[in-house]
Amino acid sequence: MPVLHWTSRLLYSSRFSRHLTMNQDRIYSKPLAQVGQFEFDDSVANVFPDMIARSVPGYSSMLAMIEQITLRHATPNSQLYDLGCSLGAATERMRLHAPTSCTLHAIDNSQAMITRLRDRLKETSRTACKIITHENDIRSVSVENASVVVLNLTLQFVPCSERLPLLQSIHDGMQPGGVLLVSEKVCFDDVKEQKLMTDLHLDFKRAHGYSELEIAQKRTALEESLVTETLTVHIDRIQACGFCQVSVWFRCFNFASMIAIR
Ligand code: GEK
Repeated sequence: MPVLHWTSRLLYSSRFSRHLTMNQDRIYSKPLAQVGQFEFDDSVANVFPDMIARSVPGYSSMLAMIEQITLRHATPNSQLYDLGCSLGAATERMRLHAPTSCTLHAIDNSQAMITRLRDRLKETSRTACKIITHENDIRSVSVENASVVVLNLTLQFVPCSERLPLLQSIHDGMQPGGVLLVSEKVCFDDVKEQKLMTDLHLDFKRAHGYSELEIAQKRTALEESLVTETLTVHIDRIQACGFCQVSVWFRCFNFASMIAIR
């Protein structure tokens, strides 16, 4: 790939994201007799780009900054990890902005997501760094010689008691100076702040066309699988693993993204 100024490379990669099809998310639009637990199955994978864009305020900013962070921090011959990659929106951004000598691991335990990602990768350019896709649980992956690790909205699906060991093993497999990016839905200790941020997030979803029924049924489905924690809990745990610097670089309502330097 020719050497481009980073702003040109950002534009270049946005053309790739058009390969993600945008079927509309109507999964919870009809009343369900019983709302089952949320799963990253075929029905979700089919509508995922639309679902996440209409549900997570600032998702596109998270992707854009993953691109920028990769460009600055990915070192030659190192490994990059997109943990809980879904359809590979962040993978794609990282791939084009890492040195071509890097290896990028895109990992997700949803077969529906990984199958679609593999199909899509067959169609995209091979001039950027190598990608290895893994249908696997991120808790059983061994991170090694990593310069950039991304947990974009994934840690929230890992049981709380397993978050520290996961982050510790990521830390231990990173190069000094390597960067970990963690984006999460978060909660608040203060009851009024919790209510205000939740209300603003619900307004965001309404403004993006979700009905009250869709919002209520999805919330029920996610109740047990997506467990939020406060930013303080996240930051303290990241520091406890040995990361020397943690910064919140993005916040919008009840979503936040942190970068940590090993
Ligand atoms: C993006 N990062 O577009 N092991 C592997 N994968 C997991 C695990 C696990 N233990 N738990 C959940 N997942 C993406 C968005 S979505 C966020 C990430 C959301 C996977 C799960 O299968 C799903 O694909 C992803 O994590 C979460 O930048 O849906 O809110």
